[in-house]
Amino acid sequence: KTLTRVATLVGVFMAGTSAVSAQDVTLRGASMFDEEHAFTKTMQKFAELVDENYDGDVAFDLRLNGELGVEADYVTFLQQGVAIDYTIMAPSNMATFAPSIPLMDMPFLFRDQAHWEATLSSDVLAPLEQELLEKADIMVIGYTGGGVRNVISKEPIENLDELGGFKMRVMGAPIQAQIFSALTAAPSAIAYNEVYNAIQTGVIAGFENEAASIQNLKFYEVAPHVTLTKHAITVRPIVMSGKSFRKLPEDLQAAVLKAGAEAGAFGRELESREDGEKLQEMVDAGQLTVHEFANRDQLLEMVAPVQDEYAASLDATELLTSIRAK
Ligand code: X1X
Repeated sequence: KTLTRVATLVGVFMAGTSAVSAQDVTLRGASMFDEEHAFTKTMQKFAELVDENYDGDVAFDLRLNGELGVEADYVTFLQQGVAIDYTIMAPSNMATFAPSIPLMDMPFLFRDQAHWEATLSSDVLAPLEQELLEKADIMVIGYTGGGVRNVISKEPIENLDELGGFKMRVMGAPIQAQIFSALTAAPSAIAYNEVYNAIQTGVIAGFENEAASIQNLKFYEVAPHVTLTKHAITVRPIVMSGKSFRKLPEDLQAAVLKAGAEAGAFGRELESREDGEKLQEMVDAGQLTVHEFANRDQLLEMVAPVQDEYAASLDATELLTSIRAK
């Protein structure tokens, strides 16, 4: 065990050189963010926990700051079993391979934090995980998340009238655009790493995101208004490529699964706790102005039929009912 070293290497790893090549196993992860973001901290925790639970040698090579691209790239890497072994990502960025997985993070799915936590600490999402595994060979090994997603825009938005026609970026899963269309906005799917420029150049007027990421990537510089639509509490699976997982010795597989579940619980507590704090930090720094959204309950009524139709199209009506009943 004295030989075991969990190395979190930030952009300095060179294949074939350094101590890492002497390790029995190296697992490479990717984060779009720096060390301050809850996703990065959760993946670092995951590495620590694997190390604690495994008697052999394992090294971790976690690439930060979008060095390996954005989530839409990661999902292809994981599916093909190349470039990365594990990451954290939005279900709505995995729709290309598994059309039902975005159901678990569609807007307005959760009533509140208790409902979200009850869902994530149960096995109700297992059928969606199964489809992801079968169709994309990607394993969910834990659940993190907990940030509240709000609308963030160049100009203030305070009510449904002002949301009407709002040119906004949404994640790639069609259900995301369908929900925001139902709210009369004008959504379009744009890659995450193009959002900042798209707002700056006026291609869009804003998007929707949670505090941790708004702060980490400084989106407030181009979109200084946040509207408390509170339309989603994020569900962010910690995922591993099935191809990577199957290459691991059995005792390391067991350590990975245990660490995934525990790192998920760590990440959920961390991101939920930090969400309000980070929003307040940006307000206090004069980076963001917060706006209430008038008659938010009306939004729930507008999207419920869209959620129902989506679930029906996936033959997942019963599943949606079970999630809502949690
Ligand atoms: O909107 C996105 O594509 C991203 O937003 C945040 O950065 C995270 O929730 C991330 O997982 C991704 O969904």
